Amino acid sequence: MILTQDEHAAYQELGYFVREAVFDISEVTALQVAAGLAVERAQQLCKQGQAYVLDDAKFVDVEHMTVQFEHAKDSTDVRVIEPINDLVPAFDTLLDDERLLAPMRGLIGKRQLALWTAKLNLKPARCGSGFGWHQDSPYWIHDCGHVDLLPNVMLAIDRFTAANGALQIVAGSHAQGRLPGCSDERQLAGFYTDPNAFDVDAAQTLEVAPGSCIFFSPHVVHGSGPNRTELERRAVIMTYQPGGYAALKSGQLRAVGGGPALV
Ligand SMILES: O=C(O)CCC(=O)C(=O)O
Repeated sequence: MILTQDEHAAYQELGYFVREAVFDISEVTALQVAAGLAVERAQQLCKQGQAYVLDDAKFVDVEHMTVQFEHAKDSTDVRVIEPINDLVPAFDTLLDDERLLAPMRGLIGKRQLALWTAKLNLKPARCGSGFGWHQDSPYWIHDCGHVDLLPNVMLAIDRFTAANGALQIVAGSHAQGRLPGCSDERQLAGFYTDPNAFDVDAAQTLEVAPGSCIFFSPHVVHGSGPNRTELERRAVIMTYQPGGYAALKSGQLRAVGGGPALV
């Protein structure tokens, strides 16, 4: 079964559903090791990259990869690496896992799928910053003609708790389509959803065990708090699309699931 009736109904009504214990502890441990390797490689590669600052956070572009650092001045703590699959093979292999692809086929309604993007979000212990309320679709609308067909799956590779910045989703907000952005002085203000445009009381904090997967709509408003604990809160977020289309940052087609390269 690709999607259960409950999962289908939850995605339609709430904009997300959770599958627990999709990956076992040995798989999660291997991904934690891969995440450590990714951080080391990213820090090394960033020495030759193009650095810039947006809203007080440092970003470094290395070819088509972007590495984002934590907001504290001169921080060397990596916050996000995108795309992650081109940096460490374990994350590339993950993209083809049927436990991700089968539900994705159900959500996208196509047999052949391709990768849109894949990120590693680190949220380091004690210093990992939160993510403001946003939808993903406004980020992608200029690069993609089918933003409705870009569902995400967030794989927790550490336990998510309210204290370490678990993902929070505003249930049902996807049904409003693309919402207005903020218009304050931040350089990236327009990418954050105007808080007057949705009901923050509908936010749900998704405390999940490592190995769990949260499938969510590109239109659902989501965010997360900072990590105030001694434990990391790492996750891989993979976004799929119908087959035959190029990935966001590489501009190359990454067909998944061993399907033909073109639909
Ligand atoms: O890692 C998180 O808590 C949220 C990440 C997110 O929303 C994003 O990367 O767009």
